[in-house]
Amino acid sequence: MTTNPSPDLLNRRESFYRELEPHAMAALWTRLRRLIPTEPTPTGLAHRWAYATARPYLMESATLISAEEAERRVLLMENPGLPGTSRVTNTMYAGLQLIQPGEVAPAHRHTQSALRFIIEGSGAYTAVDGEKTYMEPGDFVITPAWTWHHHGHEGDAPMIWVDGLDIPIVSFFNGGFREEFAADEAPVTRPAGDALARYGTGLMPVGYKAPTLNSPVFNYPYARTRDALYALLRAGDPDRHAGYLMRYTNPVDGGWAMPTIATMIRLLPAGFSTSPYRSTDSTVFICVEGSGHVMVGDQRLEIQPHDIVVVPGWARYTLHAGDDLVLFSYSDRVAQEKLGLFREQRF
Ligand code: 1HN
Repeated sequence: MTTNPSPDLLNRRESFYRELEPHAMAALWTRLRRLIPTEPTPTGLAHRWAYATARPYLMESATLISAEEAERRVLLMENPGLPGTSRVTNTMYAGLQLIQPGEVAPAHRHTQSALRFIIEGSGAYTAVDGEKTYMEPGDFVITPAWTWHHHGHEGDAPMIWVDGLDIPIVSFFNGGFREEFAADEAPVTRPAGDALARYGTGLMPVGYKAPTLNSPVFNYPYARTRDALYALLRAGDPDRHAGYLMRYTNPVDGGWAMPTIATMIRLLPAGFSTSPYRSTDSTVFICVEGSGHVMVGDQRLEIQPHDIVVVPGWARYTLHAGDDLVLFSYSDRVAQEKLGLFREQRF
């Protein structure tokens, strides 16, 4: 039963609330509905960063600072709905990193997990936990939390990739640690390709015990991924809401490749449009090849190769392929699943 409070009662309530403030207390009933919304209302906006716009700025940045001096020469994507936060979504970070031939991005480690999704160039490597991997466009590379890592470039043209990190998640838990290595380069103790050979061919060393929650495979080469997507295309129809959608897995347990960031890749054949879908994980899409557009509600975002697009959680969206469209995506879905929070809806 709601009664109509008298003006006198309303005044007494207001002064009561003010009295609580200096005691670091507040009345829940003034905040309950905002605290516990009926459904998610993410503060991030749908947005597209055109690679054609971003790339010239990234190249200009190389005339202003070296990779060594910057530590990481990155232009970060900041969601226009989250100004000043360095966040691309409420829980994820995204940036475009440039390394020039001969440069080294010095070794460090941190408790934030990172992924690299390679955009252009050849001949650069990242060394992670004692193993170098040479990166090619479309490769998905993992830098697990607290592993020493540095990058170098033995090729002859600019090398650019997207960094995806779980920085806001780690910061929510106040779990951030960072350390610089004593030298620019951390020791490399295994040959390039070692992890892929040991763990990434459907085989596993007998008695292998995973030392971390990450996949021991830390480079998923695009050549293999692309072959798999096109094999699916030849074999049957795409999923109505997702296209030919695959997730990157940890071969140790079949789970997601990383403990906090869910990574997926999909092919949408030329002319294909998905039916409306939404999920609670705000998602970052990177266009690998092809073109098309995303509709988020009635907002249309064009997609060209290497563009980055974010779709806020619980917003209804559809994907549309012009030519064959390959989209990589990452989100906090794996963390939400572990916490029992993940929901999705197909229309
Ligand atoms: C980092 O370590 C890298 O290793 C890239 O390339 C971007 C953004 C924030 C914090 C650490 C890298 C990063 C980062």
